[in-house]
Amino acid sequence: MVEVPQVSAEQAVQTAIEGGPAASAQHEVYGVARVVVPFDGPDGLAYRTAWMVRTGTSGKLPGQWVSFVDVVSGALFNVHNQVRFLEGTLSARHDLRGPSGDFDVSPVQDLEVSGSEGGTDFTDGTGAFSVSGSSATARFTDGADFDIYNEDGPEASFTWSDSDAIWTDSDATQAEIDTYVFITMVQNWASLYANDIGIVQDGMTGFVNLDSTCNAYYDGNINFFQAGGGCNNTGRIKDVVFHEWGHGMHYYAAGTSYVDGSVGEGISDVVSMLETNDSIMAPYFNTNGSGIRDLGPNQRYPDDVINQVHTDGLIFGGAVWDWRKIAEESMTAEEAKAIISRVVVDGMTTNPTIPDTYDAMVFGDDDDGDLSNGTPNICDIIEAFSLHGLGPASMGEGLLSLGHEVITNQAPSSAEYPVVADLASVAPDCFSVGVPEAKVVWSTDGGETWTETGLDFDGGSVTGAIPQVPDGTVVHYYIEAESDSGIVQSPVNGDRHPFSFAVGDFTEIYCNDFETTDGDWTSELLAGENTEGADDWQWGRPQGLGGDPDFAFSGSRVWGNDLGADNYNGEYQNDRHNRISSPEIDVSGHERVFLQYRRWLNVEDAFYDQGQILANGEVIWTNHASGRSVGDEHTTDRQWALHTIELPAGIETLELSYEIITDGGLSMGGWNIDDVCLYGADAAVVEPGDDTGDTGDGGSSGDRDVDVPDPGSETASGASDSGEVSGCACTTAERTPASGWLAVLGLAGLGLIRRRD
Ligand SMILES: [Ca+2]
Ligand SMILES: [Ca+2]
Ligand SMILES: [Ca+2]
Ligand SMILES: [Ca+2]
Ligand SMILES: [Zn+2]
Repeated sequence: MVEVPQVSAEQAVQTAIEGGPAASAQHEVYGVARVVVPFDGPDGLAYRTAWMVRTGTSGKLPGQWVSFVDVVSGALFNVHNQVRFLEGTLSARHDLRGPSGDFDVSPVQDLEVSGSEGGTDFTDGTGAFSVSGSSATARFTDGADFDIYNEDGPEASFTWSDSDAIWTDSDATQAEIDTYVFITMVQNWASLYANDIGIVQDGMTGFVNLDSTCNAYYDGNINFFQAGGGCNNTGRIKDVVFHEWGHGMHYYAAGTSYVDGSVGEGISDVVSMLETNDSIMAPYFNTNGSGIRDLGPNQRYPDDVINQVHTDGLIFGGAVWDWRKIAEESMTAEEAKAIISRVVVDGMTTNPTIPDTYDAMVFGDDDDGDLSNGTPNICDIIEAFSLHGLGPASMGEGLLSLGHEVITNQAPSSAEYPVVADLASVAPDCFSVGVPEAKVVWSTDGGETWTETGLDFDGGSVTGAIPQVPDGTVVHYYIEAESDSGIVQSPVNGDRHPFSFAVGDFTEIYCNDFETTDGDWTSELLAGENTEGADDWQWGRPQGLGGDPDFAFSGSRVWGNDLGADNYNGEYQNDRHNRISSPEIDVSGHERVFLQYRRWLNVEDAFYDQGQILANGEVIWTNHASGRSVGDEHTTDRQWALHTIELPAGIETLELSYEIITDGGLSMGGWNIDDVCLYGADAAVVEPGDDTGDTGDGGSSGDRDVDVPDPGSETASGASDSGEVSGCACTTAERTPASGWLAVLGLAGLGLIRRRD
């Protein structure tokens, strides 16, 4: 008999799909046919007529489906999948952290796997896959987010037929395996803490085994060099892969290609350190097992800036390392990692330079859009960054601040010269001042010898006095306070560029506050390419860039190098020599003449850059020099210092000049000068052999040997000096003194006031 179909072919297809095991998948219908199907009935072999529906699916429920629907009842009575499956996990054997000989096996995630019978699948986070066929193949060039290319041979390809396969260097270079596995590890970190940064969605392409050695770089892709030259293959080093990816994250976070290179190296090291929790960067970078950098030592801004991005990056990287160690004292390592990861990523969106990194971290840490009420981890951040010269505690090495209004010139009749400074915690809500010891350290010989005088602390201020010194003396001094909360000086690095004042009766010869006019001072470029801003002497208001102040000392105008307005950045240029000079000033009729002015100078260690003062073209002062090629003892004024220099004797008409001579690297804010004055004085009247000088009661204590025969006479000072004062008789004005103010004052005879020891 022939049964009359009660169910249409279209209805049968619908029933086959909806009633089958892959109902949720998209089916491609290959065909429908009416067939007679034999089956075992109660009375022996029987037949029923059915629609045979053939469909195909892919994706998560792949199959080649054959379904049978009874033509009369419409029932789906048999479904089978003609495709065989290979299901399992794909893992890889990779270097644990570098080519140390220690290996680990980790999932190969987010990689496309092709089945031998067509169709593909991407491995998940555990490496799990399912494809059709009896074997499967994968290539590192087929990642969902990452593709890794071998630049030294064919791309890796791995075919396997076991459910759970482990990819080894039999089917790839180890660098391809390692780079792929490590980059997916950093992506897993990023998906937790940097998911808003586009790099997480965009993925990245890597090239390994490049034909060079001992380096790796990011150029939009990540690139790793072969082994050789004493270095291992950089594609096999986890820290390096994390680091290079970190460069990409930095660019994405900042949203610009104009990022600070030092911060870039720092944040890249931090991305690696957050994974390894180790201050050493890239162990086994070198074949002897050593790494390339250490975040442990306290590199400080700005003294340790050497204009090499990897080294300079340690200032920020080291601060984050210290933050992690401090945070781990009050929380678990995982909690610390989570907080710091989130904050450093968010902080990078402000695209900071090194000195801005503290602000960037506070911005990243803020949880309520209000920085004025603090941020959850600000105390830890302040403490950690203070170790690196960053943040509010950057005045000293610790958590103290010292605010001091400088001592101005003193009358000869004054019995002592009061010293007052405000000593405070930079973060009173976090740290107390502790029990400080404070002192003023002062010199009457231009800084060759120093005397310490204790100061009292009354809970907010340190107070005391420098005892009386002879009339005609220039006193250099700085203040220092120390407690368990740290050590701080005013000015910072006080003995490099101390404050100074003079004692005596003075006649004002010349003073200019540069308010109503520029004083007819004129500038010129003496050496270096004459580009815009090469001669960067500007008259106006400094803008607070490059270490400059953002206010004049008097009124609203100063003279300075690159004041930072418009398209200027506040910093002097490299490889330049420029100078500003006063008009001729009559300074005749005085036995001694002193220059005194307000200085806000930021200049690299004079081993490299010189900020100089000249009298009639002869150098009378140069910024501090370390005398060593490390060159990290910069002059870094943080306030308007009073600077006092006695001019060489015998000048009647003075052309006063300030100049800057720079090398090819590391630029800073340069000169800012205001209230430039010249004072005349008669020679101090000092009784020869009187060890208290002409100072009366309360004057010089007996620890100094005052011997000033005739300060105005070079012959006399040279003769009596007997070579005791370095830079005195043996120094000519033509020679640039290593420590300018010291030598200059020696030349003028003031260096003869000596401590016996
Ligand atoms: Ca807040
Ligand atoms: Ca002024
Ligand atoms: Ca320089
Ligand atoms: Ca400047
Ligand atoms: Zn780098």
